[in-house]
Formats: sequence, C-alpha cells, structure tokens
Amino acid sequence: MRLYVTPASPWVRRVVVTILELGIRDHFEFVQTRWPHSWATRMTGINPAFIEATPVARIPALVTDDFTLTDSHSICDYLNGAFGDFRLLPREGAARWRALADIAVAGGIIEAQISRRAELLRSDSERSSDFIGKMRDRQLRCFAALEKQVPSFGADFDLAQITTAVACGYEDWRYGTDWRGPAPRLAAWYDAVSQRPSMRTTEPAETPQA
Ligand SMILES: N[C@@H](CCC(=O)N[C@@H](CS)C(=O)NCC(=O)O)C(=O)O
Repeated sequence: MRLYVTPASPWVRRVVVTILELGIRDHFEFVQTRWPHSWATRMTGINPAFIEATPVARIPALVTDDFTLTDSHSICDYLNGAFGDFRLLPREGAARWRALADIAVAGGIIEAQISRRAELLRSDSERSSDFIGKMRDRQLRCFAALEKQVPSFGADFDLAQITTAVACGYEDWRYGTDWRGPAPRLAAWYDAVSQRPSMRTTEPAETPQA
C-alpha cells in the first residue's frame, strides 16, 4: 500500500503514529510529496501522479489494491479495523462515542491550525488577520476543553489520544507554547506521551518544497 505523506502535516502524522502504534510499518510504502509555498491558494507545482492518485489532492492519501482513502479519518478507521482489531477505537458502544467526542475536538484544533497556516502563507494584501484570530481562538478554546478531559484519559494511547497528542505537537512546533498556560495538565500529559517511539519518530519538520 502507498501512503502519500509530508513531515509537516499533522493529519499525516496522525496516520503514521497509528501505523507505528499498531506495529504494521512494513505494510506501507511512504511516498514523500513536495508542495510549493503557494499550496494554500494554487494547485501549480504539485506532482501530477499524486493528483492522479487522489482527486482530493490532499495528504494523507492511502492507495490500496482495492480502493483509495483520501483523508486521515477514513484511513485510521481502516487501519484500526483491518489491522488493529478495533483496539485504538472501539467498534461500537459508549466508549466509541466518548472517543469520537475527543477526536472531534482535537480534529477541530488541527483543522484550525492548518487553515491558519494556509492563511499565513497568503500574500500580505490577501491575508485576513480576523480569520487568523478566529482560528487561534478556536485552537485555544479546544485546548481548554481537552484540558478538562485529561482526568478521563485511559492508560491506552488510543486514537483519541493520538489525535490530541498530534494537535499538541503541531501547536508547539508551529505556533509556540501559549496553549500550555491554560492547559497545564494537558501539557504535562503531552510531554509524557511525546516520548513514545511513535511520537519521537514522527516529530514535525518543514515540508520539502516543490
Ligand atoms: N480532513 C483531511 C484533511 C487533510 C488536509 O487538509 N491535508 C492538508 C495537509 S495538512 C493538505 O493536503 N492540504 C493541501 C491542500 O489543501 O491543497 C484529513 O483528515 O486527512
């Protein structure tokens, strides 16, 4: 199976951490993608083979012999069911809904982080400081909400924890440590789980330029 990746993407990191936690790295060929800084507004400079593989043309994308999955949610769902015996996200029941609730909040942070990044890459004349502020506020509000969830975190590094840890890691890397003040328990939890091999091997780095 081919997995299209970049080292900067938190959506990709979520999938790669899932793969490493499940111990199934040898099932996948990781295909590095390159993006010009203009990716936020243009499709120029993007590898035609990648666009051929996925009409959505976003990463991560997983190409199997039978189908192509074009977002991290469906990919993680597939990995958890097909290779994980549902151990990273329960197949059904109350524990599944609770995990999805946290995943949605952590995913809301990641969406805001990436939307803000795209806005920051626009030219000075096009950039909206209102929009950037709105995304920043959403990030901080969601970190504060996850802070309240920390006491209910279980012992397993499941998909909710993976998504939360990836959101924390991207925030530290791209936007700094402001989130840590209002979320001290979350920050302490993140500092511990960030030492896991799956997290250390996938620390973010800038995307190779096209
Ligand atoms: N909801 C999707 C979001 C994927 C996404 O936005 N990926 C970004 C990189 S972090 C991307 O490929 N952006 C390129 C673009 O929007 O053209 C997922 O969960 O995978």
